Amino acid sequence: MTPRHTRPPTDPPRQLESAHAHTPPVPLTPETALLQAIGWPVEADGLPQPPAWREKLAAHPGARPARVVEQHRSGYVVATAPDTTFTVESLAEWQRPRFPPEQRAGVGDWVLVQDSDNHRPQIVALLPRHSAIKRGAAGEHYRQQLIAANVDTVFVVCGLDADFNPRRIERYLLLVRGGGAEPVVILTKADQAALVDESLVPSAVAVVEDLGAKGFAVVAVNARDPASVIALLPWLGPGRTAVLVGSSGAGKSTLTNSLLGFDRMKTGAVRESDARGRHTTTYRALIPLPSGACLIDTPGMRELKPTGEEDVAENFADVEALAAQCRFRDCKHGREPGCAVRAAIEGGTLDTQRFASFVKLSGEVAGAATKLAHRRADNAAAKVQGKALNKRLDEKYGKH
Ligand SMILES: Nc1nc2c(ncn2[C@@H]2O[C@H](COP(=O)(O)OP(=O)(O)OP(=O)(O)O)[C@@H](O)[C@H]2O)c(=O)[nH]1
Ligand SMILES: [Mg+2]
Ligand SMILES: [Zn+2]
Repeated sequence: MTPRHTRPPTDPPRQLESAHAHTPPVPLTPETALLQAIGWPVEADGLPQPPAWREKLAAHPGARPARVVEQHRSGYVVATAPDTTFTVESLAEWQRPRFPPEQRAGVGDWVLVQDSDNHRPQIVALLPRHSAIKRGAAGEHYRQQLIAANVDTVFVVCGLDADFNPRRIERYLLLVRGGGAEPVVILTKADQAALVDESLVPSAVAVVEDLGAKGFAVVAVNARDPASVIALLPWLGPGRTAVLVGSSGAGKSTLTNSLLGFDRMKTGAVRESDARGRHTTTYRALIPLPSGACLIDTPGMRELKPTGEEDVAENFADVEALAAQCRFRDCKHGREPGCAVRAAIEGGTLDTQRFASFVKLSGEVAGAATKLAHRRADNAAAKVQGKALNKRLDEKYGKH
């Protein structure tokens, strides 16, 4: 008896083919070179590197890649080259009120855009992110908000004026650290520090030393002076993307303009009494710089709520190491005997305010994590219910 083949033996051995073998290579055209100028990661074969991106491109052969450069309430502005920007319609699915906001495109995202004869071009797909900087959205319900996507560096900006606040820097670092980008602390108004308050200088020096010891890069600049801001160029090489975050008045837009070489972003004077800004920047914008990098300027944040995904232990390794030495494993560092944390505070090796900040942030992250777990459980339950319903409909009416 001759053996029966399910497939003729001449068929190619499919399992040996890679999933992308049939994706036609995109030649390195002038268009892809322009895309590269706004951060598009192209390999030697002309395709972007991430396999998931190649698959999405293959799935939407008529669409072209673009980067989200501005996000307004009314919609998106995308770019296909440093000087080529246009408005687009968002994906219909994203307009559903219950769609998670952090899964919609944000500034820095790469999307695929489909042109149309009688409408505005439309976003048809979001390419997976390599980093996402997020925070908890203001308001009662648990929601996440995307600050920027596909960034390599997060510049945490804080002024060396009356607004200087080491605790706020700590909070920013906790939030941005897990997002997949390198945080760098920029202290602006270095030219003003001594004028405002003499005591600020030693306090700032202590913060710089402390952050340095924890492995963070810290740069002090005069954001108005182009000769001073060149200190940031190591993070702004060709193809790199950085985002500026910090409170209003910290100097984010001033930095952007100095790095750009002209005043593109509006800047606003701070209030004299407390150096607070007036929320001059109102939308996020990605700006290609002469250095070949892209810089994202953002509005100053009023509130910085954790998403629940932050790693408090990683950010407070000093406190955690002390806590491990407490006599009781569940020590609350209150009145328990043999508490190493309290001993360190009393001995002056742990700052009281840093410990207070650890307690507060641990509580906030744990609270947000609980809400996030509930949201995930609700979503999973909704999915199961949806599947069960589909199964019942299939049984009753046949596959639909
Ligand atoms: N002397 C001095 N002034 C600065 C420096 N950085 C910013 N400023 C001033 O601080 C004020 C606020 O700067 P902006 O760049 O508008 O601040 P921002 O962070 O963009 O603020 P928002 O857009 O409101 O979030 C402006 O008057 C700037 O000129 C600095 O390094 N030195
Ligand atoms: Mg601004
Ligand atoms: Zn203790």
